[in-house]
Amino acid sequence: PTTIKLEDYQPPAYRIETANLNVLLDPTATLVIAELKVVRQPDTKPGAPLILDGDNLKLLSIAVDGAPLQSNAYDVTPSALELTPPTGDTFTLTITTELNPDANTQLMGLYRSSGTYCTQCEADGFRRITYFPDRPDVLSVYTVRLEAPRDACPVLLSNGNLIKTGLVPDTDRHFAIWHDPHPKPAYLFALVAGDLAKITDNFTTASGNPVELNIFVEHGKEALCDWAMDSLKRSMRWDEEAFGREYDLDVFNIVAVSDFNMGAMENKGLNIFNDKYVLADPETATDQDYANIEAVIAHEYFHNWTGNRITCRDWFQLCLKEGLTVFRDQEFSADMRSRPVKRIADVKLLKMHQFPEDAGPLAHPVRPRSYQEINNFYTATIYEKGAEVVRMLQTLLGEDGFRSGLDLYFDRHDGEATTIEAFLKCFEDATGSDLDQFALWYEQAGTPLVSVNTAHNPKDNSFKLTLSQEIPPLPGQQSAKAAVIPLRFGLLGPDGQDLEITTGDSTKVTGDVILLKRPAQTITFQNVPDAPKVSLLRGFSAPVRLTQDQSADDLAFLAKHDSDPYNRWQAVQTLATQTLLARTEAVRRKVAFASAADLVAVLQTVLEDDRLDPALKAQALTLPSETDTAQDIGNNVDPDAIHTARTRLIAEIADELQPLLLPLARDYAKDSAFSPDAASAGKRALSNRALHYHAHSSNPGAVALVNDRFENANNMTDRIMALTLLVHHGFEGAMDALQAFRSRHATSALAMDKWFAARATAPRDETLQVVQDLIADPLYEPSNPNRVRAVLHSFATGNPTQFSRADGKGFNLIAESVLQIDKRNPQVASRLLTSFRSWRALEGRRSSLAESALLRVSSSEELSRDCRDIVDRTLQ
Ligand code: HT7
Ligand code: ZN
Repeated sequence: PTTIKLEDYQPPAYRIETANLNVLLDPTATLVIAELKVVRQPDTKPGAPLILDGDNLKLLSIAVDGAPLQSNAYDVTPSALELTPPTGDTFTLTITTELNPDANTQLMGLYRSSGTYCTQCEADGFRRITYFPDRPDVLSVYTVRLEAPRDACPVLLSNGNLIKTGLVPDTDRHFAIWHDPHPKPAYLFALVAGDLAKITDNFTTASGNPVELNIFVEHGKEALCDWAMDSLKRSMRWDEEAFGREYDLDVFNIVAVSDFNMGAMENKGLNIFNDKYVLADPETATDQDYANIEAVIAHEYFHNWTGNRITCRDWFQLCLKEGLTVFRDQEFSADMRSRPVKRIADVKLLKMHQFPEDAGPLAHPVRPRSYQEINNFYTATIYEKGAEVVRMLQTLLGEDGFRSGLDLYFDRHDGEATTIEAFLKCFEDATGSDLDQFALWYEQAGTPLVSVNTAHNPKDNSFKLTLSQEIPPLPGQQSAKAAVIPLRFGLLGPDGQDLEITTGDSTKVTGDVILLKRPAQTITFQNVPDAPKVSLLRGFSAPVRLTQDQSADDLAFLAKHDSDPYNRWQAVQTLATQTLLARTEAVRRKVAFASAADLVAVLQTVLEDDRLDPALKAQALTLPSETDTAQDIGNNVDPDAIHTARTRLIAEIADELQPLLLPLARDYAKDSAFSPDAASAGKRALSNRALHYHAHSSNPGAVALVNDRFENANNMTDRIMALTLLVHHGFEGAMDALQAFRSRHATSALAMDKWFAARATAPRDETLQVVQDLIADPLYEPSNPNRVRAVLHSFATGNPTQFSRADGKGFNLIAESVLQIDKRNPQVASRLLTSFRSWRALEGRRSSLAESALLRVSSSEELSRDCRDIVDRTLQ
């Protein structure tokens, strides 16, 4: 396989100024007539070869300036079309290709989802539609004519503004012509055609321009689009208010489809969404679904400026648009909801997905230097760590400095395809700062480990804080340089109040932020009469791991008094982690558990604190997951021991705190009308957390209470939580509940995905067989990525004891499934394959069984480039 390297970047030899596409839609023989105005670039010699990308295309004809080319005048390979062009500065190339949308199971390029034609072109799908320089630094103005039968496809959409519609004389066909005035890379091209319903609204920009807003869905699903539309309008207003960014076309269209490889796609003026991130009502969507829809709608909309108006020069710069846009959507959700709760949720996600990626064989820098398959680089590192890097920039420069840098970026690079260097230069120029060392965050893989030592001297009332940083060795990165790490912090006095910070060294401390720039650094604080409690990494101000000696008393103190809500939550988590690690070790050594009294006492304080938001309480009461605990153990991991330790700890807490938890679980206002707002969702989260504890308790009434919650739920959040508890605990009533849920939601694919996932994640021996039965279920659809993920991805990533079974059967099931899915959809297969990424951390027997399963995948001769890349890197 070819490796593409950042250092080999060359500007394009030819650009395409305008692309006029005429697309004659047909399920198995769509014709695409592309008329491209080609412009030779100043550094290109006249007549230099023109190479266009192509993938799985049937070329019907090619003409230059209207003159057909004979087949000996060009070369066609499976991946390119090469010709010797005229020597003039510009010429017109007309290429006709034929496509088979129904045969497109990869869901890249033009395909059909439930009969609707749609496209996915990022990263390299446009080359499956026509021959083209399919690279993000070639920006063209598109005019697209779509033609299809009127009955089958009353709706014809493409990017930009609609300029003409009409009937095709003497046929049953009609056409629509769309023009997008904004030059764009091919990956932002889109078309949709089908028989769809729509809901319409409108928005007036701050400058007074009216915008028509449409969401297109399958007929009958219109009522499920209100939340998405509301989220869109709030996103548009927020981007104006928070970043001064206005929308720039007459219409903004969103289309929801059920077969989609990822979450959604930001095509200019025509976003295409996995319907999971559009459709919602209380009957079928959980509170998490509502929050996700709001965030994904915002994310795709925000790409209009960060991604579309300013795009990436090459795919190595992917984080330029993705990290920045995730940062923007996180800020939006924080403003719409509770900021601390959102921050905790984002950090939990980062630690759950990005930290293990960054610690294993698939680790890569936020800006990778090489790749074999770009579709494998839409990772938690590019997205989530990329967002953390932008957040650090804001912490370092302050809100005003950050905003002035971003304003300069929008001014300077509007309409361009650019780089991380150019982005950082804007912040340097706007604020006069030097970001050379900061740029290392883009260059180095791995999570820095920050160690902390303290020394208090009562004689001179000084307090020394010594910090050091290192990135443990990784494949391909034996050593790393010291990064600049902004550590927001506070020192708490005996009364729990933050002390006034006095230190002589302003290069190391600015306000409440310590700048750790060297491998090790000591800061001396004055006027500290008593040894303070240190609250470090407030708000999770840098994506690092912290090792700090903290006693249970210190953590309890911080959990109660820290003025930073994130660190209050973190203190509870750290205490829970310490307890879980000790107990996992006890299970393995078959010795008695130490007491969990400290943790129980802290959780009791949390539950009794009336000032705390219910959503925050729910977060604090959620123990670190089994996967989190495995990461903290680091090597020789035994998932069964973790599971036993964690389950017993939850049971112990449930019994100890029953007087507080039971009323929360039982007296929850189930009769009140449902509202998806954050405050109501927070109350549900707390009650469901309490129910979760109660299900683990020794209270004989637990089974009845969970069944009662299932039967009386008036929303999906409560119903699926109760169902999951029934199934995971094997409670009496579980089978009836599964049947009842299935009958009730048989026609909602999104609701049924939850049913499949609840079954696939049951930490029970029989789940392996259950998963095999689910794959054979008439409702299982191997061509639908959401359903495949609901079953197989949920099993591989959400069921550690069963995926990593000691008999290796969990690994074998996933390896076998990867090989099957790969034949149809390599992107879905390779993502599933990444669930093996932490295999080396498992104890010996399990890790060698995982390795055998990986070797089986590797030995397949028909592996896609996607899976070959992942399996090779995972085994390295
Ligand atoms: N920018 C979009 C990425 C995406 C994608 C990438 C590869 C294959 C299929 C895909 N669908 C969408 C989504 C986003 O980050 O907004
Ligand atoms: Zn994105």
